[in-house]
Parts: sequence; C-alpha cells; structure tokens
Amino acid sequence: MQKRILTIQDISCVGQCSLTVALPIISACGVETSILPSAILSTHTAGFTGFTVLSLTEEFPKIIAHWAKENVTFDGVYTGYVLKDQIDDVIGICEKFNKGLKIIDPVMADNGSFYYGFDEAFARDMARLCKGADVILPNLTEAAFLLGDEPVLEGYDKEYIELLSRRLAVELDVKTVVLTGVSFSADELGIACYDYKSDATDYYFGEKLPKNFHGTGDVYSSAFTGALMGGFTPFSSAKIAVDFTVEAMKLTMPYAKEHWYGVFFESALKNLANIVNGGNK
Ligand code: PXL
Repeated sequence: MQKRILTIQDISCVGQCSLTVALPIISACGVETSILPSAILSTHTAGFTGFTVLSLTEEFPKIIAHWAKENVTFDGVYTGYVLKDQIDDVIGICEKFNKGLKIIDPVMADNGSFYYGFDEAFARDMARLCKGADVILPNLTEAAFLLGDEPVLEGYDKEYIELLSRRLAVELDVKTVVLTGVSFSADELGIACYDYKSDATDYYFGEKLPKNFHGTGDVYSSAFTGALMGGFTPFSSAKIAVDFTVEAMKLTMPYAKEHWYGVFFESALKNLANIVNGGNK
C-alpha cells in the first residue's frame, strides 16, 4: 500500500519553499503527504521585507488531540521550518504518531548566520528534536550551530566534513547525516552522506551553478524524503535529490534575475517521478 508521511513546516504563501514545495515533490514520489503547518507567512523571510507571520502553535494541541482520538498514524515524519515554542509538541508528535522514519531538516540558518527569528537557544532546541532521528539534513552552517562549538568554515576539507558528520551522529544519536552544500571545487556542489553503523562517508556532487538560489534546501530535503519513503537507500536518495535540485536550478538560471526567490522545480517533477516510481531501487 502507498505510504503516508507527515511533514511539519510553514506555509510561505509566496516563495517556493517549505510546504509549497514539499507537497508536490513528495506526492510526485507516490507518497501520501499529510501536513501540519507550523505558521503562515506572506512570503519566506530570505530577501523579502515586511512579510507577515501567523504562528499556528495554538492549534497544535487541538490537532494533536483530534489525531489521537482518530488513531491517526504515519509511516514517517519529516520536519522543516518550525518555531521555537513548537519543538516540544513536534517531539511529542514524532513519539506518538510516527510508526516509521524520522527525518529532520534542521532549518534555521545558512551562509554562517541564523535566519530571521532564530538564535543559539533555538539551535539547542533543534538539537533535541534531532535526537534519535533516522536522518538529519543540515547545511554546513546548521551542522556547526547544532553542535554549538564548531566554527563555520569556508575553506574546509574532508576531515572537517567527516568530523561534523560523525559528531552529529554520535552526539544526537542519528543513523544517517546528510550534509548539504558541500563543495571542494569551484565547479562542483553536493552532499556528504555519513552512515553511523559503518562509520563511512559517501560523497556525491552535481554541477555548481554561478548563483545561489533560495528554497533549494527544502527542494533537496523533500526529494530526498520522497525517494527514501519510496524505498531507496539513504545514499541513493541523497543522489536522486542532488540531480533533481541541480535540474531545478538549471531550469531557473535563464530567469535568475527576475526569479530570485526560489527555483522552478515544477518542470523537473516528471523526471523525479519516473526515477522514484520506476522500480530501479
Ligand atoms: O527555505 C527555508 C525557509 C522556510 N520557511 C521560511 C523561510 C525559510 C528560509 O529563509 O524563511 C519561512
């Protein structure tokens, strides 16, 4: 039977991130996608000014109580952008309703700094949410902030990448750490996938484009989640998600100036669906 996942993240009404990318991408992978919106924002917070934010924290206990009454369960939970006062509820939801994989994208920072509204105290809460996860998908800034005492380096080597991954796996009791935004050369960008059990790191890179786009972390984590729920291994899922994200960025490149807030992932969904539903596990 089709699997059902719960994804918890915000609705940015405009901005091609969080739920507006997770729903279509995971659905294209043949996985039923239930949602718990953490907040409603007029746009995402990276580049727009004057955005509105409505926290949905007050709805959480009511939604949780109803799901409990209906005996709702999920085959996996995937969390993204959540607010500070929601971490305990989100941990509770993972414990109570999740019968499968726990996938955490610790959305809070990039390029050496926190997103609007997040700080070191939130990073400590996010680390609590990551505890016991099957997979976490931090970018390098988030990885350092989760650990709390590591620098965010620009010129780094494999030793640094593997130190971050190993420490996260050990200290947060995580099976697989997928570090995103890893690059050792000017023309390649990709991921490092660390498996705690074998203590091994596998790397995969795609073409590095001459521009950074917003929302690519959410596009990446959603494609990863769809592939993983579709039965691919963590490393195969990580590779599929790199190819999908690079394809989406390439489709956006000709329009990068006017379309600065997200990527045109929509036209890449057909290829993703073919790969994930194609049976070549
Ligand atoms: O893409 C991560 C993200 C999700 N949701 C909101 C954001 C961001 C990044 O800035 O602002 C509201």
